[in-house]
Amino acid sequence: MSCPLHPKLLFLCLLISLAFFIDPSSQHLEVKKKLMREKVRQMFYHAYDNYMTYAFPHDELKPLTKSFTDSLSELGNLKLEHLPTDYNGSAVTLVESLSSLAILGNSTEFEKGILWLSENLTFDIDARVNLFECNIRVLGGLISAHLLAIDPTNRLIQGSYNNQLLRLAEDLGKRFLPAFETPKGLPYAWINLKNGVMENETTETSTSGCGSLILEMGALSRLTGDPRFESAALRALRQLWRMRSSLDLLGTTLDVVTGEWLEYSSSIGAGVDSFYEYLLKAYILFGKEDYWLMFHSAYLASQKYFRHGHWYHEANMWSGKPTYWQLTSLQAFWPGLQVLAGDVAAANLSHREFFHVWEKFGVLPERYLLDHQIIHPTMKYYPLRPELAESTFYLYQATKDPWYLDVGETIVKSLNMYTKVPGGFASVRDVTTMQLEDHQHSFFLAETCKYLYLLFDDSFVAKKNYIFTTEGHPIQVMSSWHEKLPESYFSGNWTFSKSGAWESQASALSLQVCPSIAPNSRRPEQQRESACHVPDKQIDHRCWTNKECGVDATTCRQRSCSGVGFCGLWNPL
Ligand code: DMJ
Repeated sequence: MSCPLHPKLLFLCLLISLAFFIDPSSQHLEVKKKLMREKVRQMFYHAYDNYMTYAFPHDELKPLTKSFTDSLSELGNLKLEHLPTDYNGSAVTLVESLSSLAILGNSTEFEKGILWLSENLTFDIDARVNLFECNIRVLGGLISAHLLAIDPTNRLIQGSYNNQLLRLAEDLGKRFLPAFETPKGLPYAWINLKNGVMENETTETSTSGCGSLILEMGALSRLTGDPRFESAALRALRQLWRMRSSLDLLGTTLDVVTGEWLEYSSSIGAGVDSFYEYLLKAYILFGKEDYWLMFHSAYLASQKYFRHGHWYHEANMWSGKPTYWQLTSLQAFWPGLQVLAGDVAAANLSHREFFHVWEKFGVLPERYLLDHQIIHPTMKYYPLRPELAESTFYLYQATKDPWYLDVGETIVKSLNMYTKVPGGFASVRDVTTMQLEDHQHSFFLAETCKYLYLLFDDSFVAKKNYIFTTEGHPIQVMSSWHEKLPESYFSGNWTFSKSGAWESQASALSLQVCPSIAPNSRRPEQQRESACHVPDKQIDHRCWTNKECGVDATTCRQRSCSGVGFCGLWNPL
């Protein structure tokens, strides 16, 4: 802290500095953060070094047998025998690790990785890969590392860097383009990197597979000047949005040729998750109002039809009626997204629920049946997923509430206790027995370790504005990529607040949704209202009878008590 020279100010400043230095709680916090970031650093290198020793240049590490798997092709369901005999993998974990190495300040390894990739990585391989996975892991990893490499303030490159990663990204992006050649521009889920779309290729894809390509492909267009990548991804996204129901809900799977929905049940979890994420992040990165308008409607609909107390269930896209009452571990990214949208109070409430489940089992099971409070019988695994750590990082950034550091510490302890093995970190096959599985997914290095590290050391994000792709790869927000901020950006245009006081306590988005998200219990008269809003009787929205339920603020419809005792819009329209 630097102090001014004016005597009075100098005195005040010294007092503050002193208070900081002797305040045991802030001192304790700093010590804890330092200790924890070192622990996370060690975790990262344990995973990374083992990958480099036993698996590189193949795609991912098998930590129990200290061997490898070629996940890029495995993601295409191809077994190794279907690949060219000289195929040695595409070093996916290395590509995925570059941005984490940069954040950890390891310029030597970062530069070494770039050199190896520029000399050895080729996409001219006869392998069928999943477009979405290849986009978020490989294209996103390359673009993010390229941007970090050309930013001189990072001082990551000692020698010369000649845009090798960007050239690789461009080559990969071009190989993606044939996937978009469908009647409405909805991309195939699978593409053969050498030969394009294969004969008799499946026409089924997911909403996230189709609608979350815009960050990477948009960035690629901005960097190369070739507009084809961004327009292909944007056309697909717009088409998907046109296919929404009148409730502003989308299904989970669809047919890219007929443009029809195949699975009507929808959620914020698997198969849809990053669709929501990319609408908001694309708005932040490119400043296009369209993205915001889509996100705004989609977010309100998610709160209206999926939210159940602090949980989110699934609902039919046409009727809005609940379908499956389950928590999926992928949903744990949602509080992080809510923080970005400014809906911090709602984020905090749902984050706590995910954390309770983590505490109950030691890690997050893939699926948890909310109505029976049991784990899904066949989805008991935890593949080292990052989502809870990710949301914890966002919430700590937004609130600076040290409780989130404790959450991070719990996550770190669990990972070390249950998943660390001599050969790396292994996925959990069954969270009830903690039996392990021989797989260290590349997202453990790209996301899980990264978000945990950033939770305890935010110096990277403190310097500049970044958005993190769904795979945790940072892309700097630059004004040159931005359109002019639209008027609706300013909250006053879309809040129905009776009192200005609320604006400082809740986001404009949370003002529009029912149930009320953060009631001001101290000053109930200042609670924001829509004309018809009648709050539920219980603050946690639990109920025994319909009489305990209020009126929804957005639709002005009467809420009712569900079979499992929560108020919601359960009655048909
Ligand atoms: C990651 O590959 C990405 O975050 C993706 O969007 C879904 N989740 C996995 C890790 O759990």
